[in-house]
Amino acid sequence: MSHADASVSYLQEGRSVWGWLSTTDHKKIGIMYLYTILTFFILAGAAALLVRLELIAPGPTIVDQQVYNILMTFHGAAMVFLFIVPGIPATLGNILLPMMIGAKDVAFPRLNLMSYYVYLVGAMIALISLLSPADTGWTFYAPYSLKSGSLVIWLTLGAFVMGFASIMTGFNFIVTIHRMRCPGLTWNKLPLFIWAMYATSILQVLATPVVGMTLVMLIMERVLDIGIFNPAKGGDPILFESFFWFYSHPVVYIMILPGFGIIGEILPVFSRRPIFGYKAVAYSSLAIALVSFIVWGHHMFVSGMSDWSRWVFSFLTFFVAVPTAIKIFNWIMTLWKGSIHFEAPMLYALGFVFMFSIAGLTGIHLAVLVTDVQLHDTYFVVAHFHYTMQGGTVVALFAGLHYWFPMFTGRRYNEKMAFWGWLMLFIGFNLTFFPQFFLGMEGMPRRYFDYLPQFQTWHAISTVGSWLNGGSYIFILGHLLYAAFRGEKAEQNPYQSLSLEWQTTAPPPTTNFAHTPTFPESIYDYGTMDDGHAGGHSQRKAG
Ligand code: HEM
Ligand SMILES: [Cu+2]
Repeated sequence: MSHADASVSYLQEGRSVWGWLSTTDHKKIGIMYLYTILTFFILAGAAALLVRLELIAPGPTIVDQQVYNILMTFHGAAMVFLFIVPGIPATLGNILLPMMIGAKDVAFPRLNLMSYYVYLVGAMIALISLLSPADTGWTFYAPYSLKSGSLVIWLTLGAFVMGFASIMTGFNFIVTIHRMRCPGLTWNKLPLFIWAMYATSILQVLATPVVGMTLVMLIMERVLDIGIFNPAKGGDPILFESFFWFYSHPVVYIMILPGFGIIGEILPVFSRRPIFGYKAVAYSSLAIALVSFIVWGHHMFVSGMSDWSRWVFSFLTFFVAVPTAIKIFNWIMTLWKGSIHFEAPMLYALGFVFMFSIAGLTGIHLAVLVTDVQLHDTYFVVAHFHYTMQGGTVVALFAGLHYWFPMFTGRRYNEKMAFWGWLMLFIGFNLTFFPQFFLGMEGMPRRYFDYLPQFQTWHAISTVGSWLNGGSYIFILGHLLYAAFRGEKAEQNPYQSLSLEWQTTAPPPTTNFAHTPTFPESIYDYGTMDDGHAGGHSQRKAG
């Protein structure tokens, strides 16, 4: 492919502040999103570290009960609505999706920019609630959320507005995938990351309106006191829970499916093996998305629902395990007999497979009725969802940030520094959250400010781990930020990936490719390649 007329990279074009703020280039919008969500990630993480510090010993330690509730609510709500829901789709999804399918941009570039500003406005509205911070937890359960004296409405209004940003992104991606694939790219050749983004987008478009309506009803209830959820007026708080989880279960897949997509791209490249069971891995994303709509009741096993409905929800929940297990087994088969290169993206990917396996296995304990009744609202749940969201999604995001870093910055990070950051994260994370499984099994409830002395050992270990964990994020992000501006120049395709997004210059021109590319015959065909990895040119160039 010739790059003659595309020698100016997207980073060189429109470099002024206004150039960035008014850009319709999907790559720049992705990068703006990236800086924004990482800022919220650090703020929400800081709140978590304070919560953990408070829990280092029984009795009040650094804050009182009310501040504790506020910190925990801010942490949970910001992590979910500000950080991880936009998370991978708005950042790596925006940057990579058009490039991976050989398109110039997304289908609606201006809608893409608008989604960023809608998100930002929503985030600011949510932050207004900090003037009298909400203390309800991120789930806003009625009836307490109807009574709490805090500005919980602003937080829910912010979440409502941010929902539109999520819908816009999903809608944009669906149309882009349908209409803008380059010549030669049939559905059964779609990169796995695109399959994952496609399934995610369906969830974003179909599930988000439900939480939007739920939050509007909550707001109406508080402002007009109409009595949908208020039992004193004949309303039903359990109805709130059903509405809330009808969105919030699918939303966990909005969080994790993009992570699966990233892992599916990285494992074949770094084990020099074709992906095992491409179709199964691809379609399992859709299967997970569809099943996720009918399992929300597993969050409500102890809320007083009928035995019959508990059986049904428990039974249905197991169906999510099938496509998920298909993915994990196929990833492991991909590694089998591979020649594995332990560079940073692969280390993160392997960390993901390990930690997500723990998340999946412990999820089964929560899907089974008898064990859930014991474990419900204990630290077992806290450990389980942090293994999913942090050990899973956050680690996948970091895997992707390292992997595609040379492509979108044109520079290299330092491999040694990346290794130390990964190691710190891996040890810190497991030290923080593994002990919480024991806490939960011993009966320590979640969201509690205080606890009995017998729980202290595990809590103290967890707190020490959390500070190592938090430190690792500062280290990793600091290193990547430094490398983005000061790192050595990258060669075009340092990992010799066969995927389309690597076949253009690094960093790419604004139009992504100099000419409309043709999609390669197969992008996961590594088994047939020789094993030369670092340095040199890729065996195959598109063109
Ligand atoms: C340094 C990393 C993190 C640490 C140390 C941490 C720690 C904590 C702690 C101590 C709690 C309170 C548990 C309780 O008392 O029930 C909590 C709750 C929570 N965390 Fe994290 N967390 C971290 C990262 C994350 C990430 C990346 C997410 C991603 C979505 C997340 C989502 C949540 C949610 C949703 C809650 C529940 C809040 C609620 O119940 O209202 N956390 N976390
Ligand atoms: Cu669920």
